[in-house]
Amino acid sequence: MNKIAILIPTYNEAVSIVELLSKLTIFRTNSQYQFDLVVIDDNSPDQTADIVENLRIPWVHVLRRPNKSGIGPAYRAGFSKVLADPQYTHIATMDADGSHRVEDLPAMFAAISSSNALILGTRWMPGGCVVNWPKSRQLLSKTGTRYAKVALGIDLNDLTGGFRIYSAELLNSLKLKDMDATGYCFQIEMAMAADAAGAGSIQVPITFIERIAGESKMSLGIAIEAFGYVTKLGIGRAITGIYRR
Ligand SMILES: Nc1nc2c(ncn2[C@@H]2O[C@H](COP(=O)(O)OP(=O)(O)O)[C@@H](O)[C@H]2O)c(=O)[nH]1
Ligand SMILES: [Mg+2]
Repeated sequence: MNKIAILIPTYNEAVSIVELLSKLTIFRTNSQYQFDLVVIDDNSPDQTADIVENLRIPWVHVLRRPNKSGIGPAYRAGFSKVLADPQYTHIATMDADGSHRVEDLPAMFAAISSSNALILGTRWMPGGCVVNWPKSRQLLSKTGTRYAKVALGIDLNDLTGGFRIYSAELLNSLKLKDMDATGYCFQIEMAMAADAAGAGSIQVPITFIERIAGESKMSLGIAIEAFGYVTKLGIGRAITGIYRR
């Protein structure tokens, strides 16, 4: 039987995470899937971590980090926590702000197989869509994915999306300690590492809904970091033909 650890990075998500936890609780009660949750919080000033802990939900854990250092380091800390626990066969990742819908989890979970394929919630494919996202963000996301696709030679439609499932075996085979992407290029770095490891992939169409509460942490700095990072990875991949197997 598969057991999934869902990792959710948070920074000032007090309102959104409570809403998400209540939806996940309902889903979990009626679900055939077994999963636990790890909220990875970067010392949010709005007390996100305390609020989650005070709910005392036995299957929800909080990983506290000292300060805001981007989703890359947060996720890598989360990976190392759950990979140390052999009960977890799969690790899912999702945002706290409701953009990744609990309603899409059954299709994501149903894509789990005995292979190590990366399961990628995908906005930009038939059946997938975005709701209430400004045109500028849509353009940035589509352009970013298109650029990364060409630069890295990876045929996936949503390289920047963070709604994913990795097998523990796949994550254990990757050199996570050597990875250093900070912002959203972390997602690209992980997709590329999985591709280089020959894991294969399964794209699942998802509906991405722009957050209602709280603020996006997306910034120009993060976009520039991603552009520079993809260019660097692309050149490295072109030279070596392979990446961090
Ligand atoms: N722990 C942690 N979580 C973060 C950080 N930056 C963003 N997040 C979380 O990552 C997820 C995606 O961020 P969000 O701001 O919604 O990005 P957007 O959807 O691209 O606008 C949310 O759950 C955020 O709270 C960070 O520096 N540390
Ligand atoms: Mg968001």
